[in-house]
Amino acid sequence: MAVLDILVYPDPRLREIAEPVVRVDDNIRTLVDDMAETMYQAPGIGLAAIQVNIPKRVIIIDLSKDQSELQVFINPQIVERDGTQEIEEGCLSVPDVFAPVRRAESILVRALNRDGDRFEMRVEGLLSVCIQHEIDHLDGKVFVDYLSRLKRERIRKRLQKQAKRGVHPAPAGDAVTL
Ligand code: GNR
Ligand code: NI
Repeated sequence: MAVLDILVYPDPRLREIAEPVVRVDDNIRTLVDDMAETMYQAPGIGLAAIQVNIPKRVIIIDLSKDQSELQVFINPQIVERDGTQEIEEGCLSVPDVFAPVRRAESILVRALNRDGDRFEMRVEGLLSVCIQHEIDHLDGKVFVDYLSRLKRERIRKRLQKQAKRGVHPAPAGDAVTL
């Protein structure tokens, strides 16, 4: 197991389109384990492989309080979407920024599990938001893309300045006003 480095916006590698997983093998399962360790220590409730510079279509989510409910989605696809909801989102690749994003309320997602078996799940609420946020990462999108250009530019400048100063994403730092 290993904690991996998380890419920080505006790193261009976050814009890559991740490739489908061809075979769910032990390499993929090791990646999932390393991603879980990385997500838990961050801490975050979701992580896409592209965020740790592995451009493959693998995402993980754990909404439990005690890190006991890891959910793995390989090659995830949203096959139905319904309604809208708006919640404050954050992203491990955009440290200390939180902003509301409008997304589908309920989705039907199809994916492979860590054994390579296909499953479908209808989800709503935070889990639905999280899956949409993570699938966006696989398509090279980051939640700040939904904000105004002015806000996005402020965020980009601040994070670039921090990167130059060698500031690493503070663990659970204070939210910053956009
Ligand atoms: O930890 C995370 N929290 C979160 C909160 C609201 C909506 C989405 C998320 S996902 C985020 C972790 C992350 O960056 N995943 O890509
Ligand atoms: Ni994210």
